[in-house]
Amino acid sequence: TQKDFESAYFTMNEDDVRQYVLTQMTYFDKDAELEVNEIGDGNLNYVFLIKERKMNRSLIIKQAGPVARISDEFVVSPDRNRIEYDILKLQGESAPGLVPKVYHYDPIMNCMSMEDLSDHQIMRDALMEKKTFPNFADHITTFMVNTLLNTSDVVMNHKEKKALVKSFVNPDLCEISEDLVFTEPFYDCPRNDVFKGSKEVVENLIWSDEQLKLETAKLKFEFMTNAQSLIHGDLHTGSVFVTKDSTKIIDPEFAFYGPAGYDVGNVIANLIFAYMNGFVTIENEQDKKSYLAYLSQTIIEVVDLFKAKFEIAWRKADKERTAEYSGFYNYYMSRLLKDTAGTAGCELIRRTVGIAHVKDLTVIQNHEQRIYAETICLKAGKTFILERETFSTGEEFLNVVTKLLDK
Ligand code: SR1
Ligand code: MG
Repeated sequence: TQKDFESAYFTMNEDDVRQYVLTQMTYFDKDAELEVNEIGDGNLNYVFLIKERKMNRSLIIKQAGPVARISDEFVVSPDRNRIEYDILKLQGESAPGLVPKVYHYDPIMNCMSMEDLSDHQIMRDALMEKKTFPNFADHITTFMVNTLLNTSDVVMNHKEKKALVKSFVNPDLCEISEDLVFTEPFYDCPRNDVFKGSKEVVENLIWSDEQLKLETAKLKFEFMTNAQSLIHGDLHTGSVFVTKDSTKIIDPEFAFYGPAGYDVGNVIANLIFAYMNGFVTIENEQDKKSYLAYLSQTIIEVVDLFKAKFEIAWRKADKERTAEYSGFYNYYMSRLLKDTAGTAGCELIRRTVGIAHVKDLTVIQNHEQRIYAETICLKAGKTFILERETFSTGEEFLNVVTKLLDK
């Protein structure tokens, strides 16, 4: 039966997507034979890979459902698809080659089409296979510097910036982060999902620490009120596609105007998850040493290259007059790094305690090793939050983890 894609929104299955692509788009010939597979493995959306063998062409359709894929407890506006499409276009201009190409957005079906990146691999999976990506730090720091500085009041016309703030108001997805990142992991919330063996550590280290709770409240209010940059909002290693030479940042549906350090902190924390996975799962000492050396260097470079590139871009930019005042750059960067450390801390704790876990930890089969890896993440998370004023170099970020490890 012919579906009506033009009057009312419904969530599509693979057959609907085939019909949709053939009738609503001109990407393939009208009589093309299409193979459609739903390949999404994220927490929110449906992702369809469409392949046409004769001409060897392919396409991705991403559709937002009315509730999150992970649980219908999360009612999330499908308008996030518009946000994702618009920001991918903006990021494509600011950071060419570092995001997928987008082709069209459909406000009725709440879906968009984009470039198929099947030749890439999700970075979290690749890291769990102990693959290394020497260009990643360079690419991700270019992406972050360009997207974060270019959308800030430092360089943008303030009225144009405010128009962007308005267009990227993203209440449902912000609410998810406010709850899942800053609130629920820090008390015994029924929605948390604590590994049985780690429960006691969580109670002692996290839930009973009143100072830690106070600091997370400050970070939550920073997240909700500091409209500094148009941030990606969910920049973990599952939001990055990689090959040896290429990096593509995907899934910016959590984007909104928030603290720039939120993106940098998420990258750091997720590299630390990969580090802890490698630390407990690699048996051969030489392999372990070289893989952890790669990750250590990447963590250091993400911070240090970010700072270096940000400063160069800042100096070159045509800026808001007051941003030129002596001392303002140092103030701005130290606040950004403080948010980076605070966010890294919250991400390390929330992915261990909260509802949305990371595979880096959950795949660890040996219970003692998993408890060990989770405990390091919790302790490092606490240090990042409580001592967030003190970080200024990549080495200092890395040291938080390495100091905690059994030698
Ligand atoms: C209900 S969504 C859970 C998590 O998945 C996304 O990737 C975000 O990280 C969110 O916190
Ligand atoms: Mg995602």
